[in-house]
Amino acid sequence: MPNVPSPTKADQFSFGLWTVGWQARDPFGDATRPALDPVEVVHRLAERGAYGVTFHDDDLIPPGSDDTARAEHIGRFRKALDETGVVVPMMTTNLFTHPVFKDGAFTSNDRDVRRYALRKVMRNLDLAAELGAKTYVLWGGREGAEYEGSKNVRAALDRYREGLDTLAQYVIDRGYGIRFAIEPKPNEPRGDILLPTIGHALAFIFTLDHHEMVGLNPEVGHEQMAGLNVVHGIAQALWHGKLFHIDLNGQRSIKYDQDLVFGHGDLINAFFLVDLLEFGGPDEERAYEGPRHFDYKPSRTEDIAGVWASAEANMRTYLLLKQRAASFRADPEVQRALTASRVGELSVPTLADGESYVELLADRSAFEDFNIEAAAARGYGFVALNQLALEHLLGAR
Ligand code: DIG
Ligand code: MN
Ligand code: MN
Repeated sequence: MPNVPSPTKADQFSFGLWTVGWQARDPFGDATRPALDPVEVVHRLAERGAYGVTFHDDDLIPPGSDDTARAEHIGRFRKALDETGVVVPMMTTNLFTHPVFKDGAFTSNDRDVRRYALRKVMRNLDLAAELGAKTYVLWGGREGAEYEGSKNVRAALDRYREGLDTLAQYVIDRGYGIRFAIEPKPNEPRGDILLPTIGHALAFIFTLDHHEMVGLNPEVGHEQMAGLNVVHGIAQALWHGKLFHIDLNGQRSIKYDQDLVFGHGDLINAFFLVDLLEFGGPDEERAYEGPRHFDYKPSRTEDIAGVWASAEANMRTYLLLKQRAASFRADPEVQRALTASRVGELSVPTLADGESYVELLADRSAFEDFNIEAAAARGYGFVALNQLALEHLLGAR
């Protein structure tokens, strides 16, 4: 077996109950696997080195449970957490499975549904605070439409903002110390989902009353479903200080949401994503300190043994890519290639210290005497740099 370090809690790997627990029912076929008890999931993931488990309210507490049953489900789960030391870094609400949400939750045309959705989130926020979750994800999978005439998008954004502002005020008044993370997705299950990408969500967040406690939970495959480069999206989220959580998985181009194992989609992009998260900080330290959370689905073809192998595959792939990224950065030839490509020069401000456009206007070398043809003739060497990355990724260096 290659020298892949075994995952430890220090790696901060977390999984949603709904991931390994997916029974593989899809729009064209029945479940291929039995349901998994959340208690068993905690123990099986702990055995494999995971540090955290996340869940929607309904993943742990079957809808319709009375208070007694609800307390029993929570009690059993907490016992498993105590026994394994697994924590709950993030929680979220299922606002998409029950038919009541068929036109959305916060942005349903039906006002009664919107009020019910807010109460459902508030109830689960209480549990999130009880379990010590610090991040609360809002994935608006049903917030959207199939037909332009059925949804007044400006009104929908008003309601979305009203919902977030209400929930943020609730968290502040209760002193929960929880931050919200919006998870964008362009489509599926709705024809078009509101806040479809990182960019849309960022613009929306800055209009909120308590925007400082609302960030992003970008999912790798969701940006790629929109044909976007997720490394660029994550970099912008970091630039805004809004990467509050992340959903790692794999996606092979623009098609239905595949939720593959992390790295089983665009592997080069996954390599540079791990490089950004692990070494993208100012002095090549971590750029993101939060959980390395996998939101994926073990393929419908797999049996239970395959499910646990897929969970391990996520963590092994992440650790392998981390090793490869460290090797890339330590290679003197890579450092020379980065210099030749002037990658570091982009961090040098365009205006000198104390310089303004006035001095720039007086600087003949910037325009009047600038040798445009010589500058145009310069090559950047990006292909050679990328080949070095590929060779490190392939373990050829
Ligand atoms: C799907 O990508 C969504 C839901 O699974 C969940 O609400 C969220 C949590 O990461 N991701
Ligand atoms: Mn997904
Ligand atoms: Mn997700």
